[in-house]
Amino acid sequence: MKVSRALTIAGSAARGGAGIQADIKTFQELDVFGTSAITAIVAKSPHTGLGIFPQSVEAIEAQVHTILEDIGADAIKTGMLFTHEIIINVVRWIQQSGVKNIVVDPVMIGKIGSALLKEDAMEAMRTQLIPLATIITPNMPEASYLLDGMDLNSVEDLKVAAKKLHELGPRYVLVKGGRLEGPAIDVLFDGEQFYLLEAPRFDTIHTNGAGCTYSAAITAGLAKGQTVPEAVIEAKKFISAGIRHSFGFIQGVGPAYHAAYGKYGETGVTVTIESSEVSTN
Ligand code: PXL
Repeated sequence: MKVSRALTIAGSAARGGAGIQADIKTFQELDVFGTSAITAIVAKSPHTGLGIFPQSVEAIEAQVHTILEDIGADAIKTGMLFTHEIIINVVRWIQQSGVKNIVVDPVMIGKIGSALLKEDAMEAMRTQLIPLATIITPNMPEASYLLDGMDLNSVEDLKVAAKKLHELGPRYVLVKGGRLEGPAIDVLFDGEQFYLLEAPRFDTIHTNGAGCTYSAAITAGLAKGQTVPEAVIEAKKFISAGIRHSFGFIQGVGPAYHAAYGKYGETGVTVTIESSEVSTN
């Protein structure tokens, strides 16, 4: 039996909805064997106030090395990398691995406001890691940070941002419009065409880990051999169902429900393709 494999290099989110926990749950739901190299242990919550505990480069390297030697990977996803030093090493390991499907989720700030990337790490993310990516998946604040504070207020702005981010060198850019009003519209750009992915907006605060889950679902699709647009469209269905059926536990922002797509099916995602000539300038 052949099972596809995905490696996530990311933080452990103790609350279970984001980070590697979200990634592994998502890989499992999509029938991909998940492995993880933990960059930092995140216990942070507004209620407990507890912290972030970065792991040494040596500890992260040991995990990546064992995974690649013993299991291998059909796709690699990066999430919370936290420091400049971790980023430059991750770049090296990705290059040495020869793995072709690389999903970079440029995690910077958690939904509850935790700083998940140090300021001096931004440049290495922009100039060293992002150029290696098959796809990057910034949300609006992350796209704005990567573009020196560009204001993003509309789908047209997301398209301009996607085009500018594409110039950093990734093959595809997905800018997620979760913070706009109206339907949940994301813009995928391949250098020539825009794919506008639209799902209904569900009225919930419980979206912890939605970004991690979305990019993990993309990673799972790529690991299974889907094209990037195929993987992104299925991932949008996966996260949209997850947000529709999300819930809270005792305190704070609850998770997207990772089992929702498998359990209840999709919620209706539409895709519109536009040439980049028509839509910008
Ligand atoms: O959702 C962003 C995120 C990524 N990675 C880790 C996190 C969070 C948010 O809580 O804890 C480890």
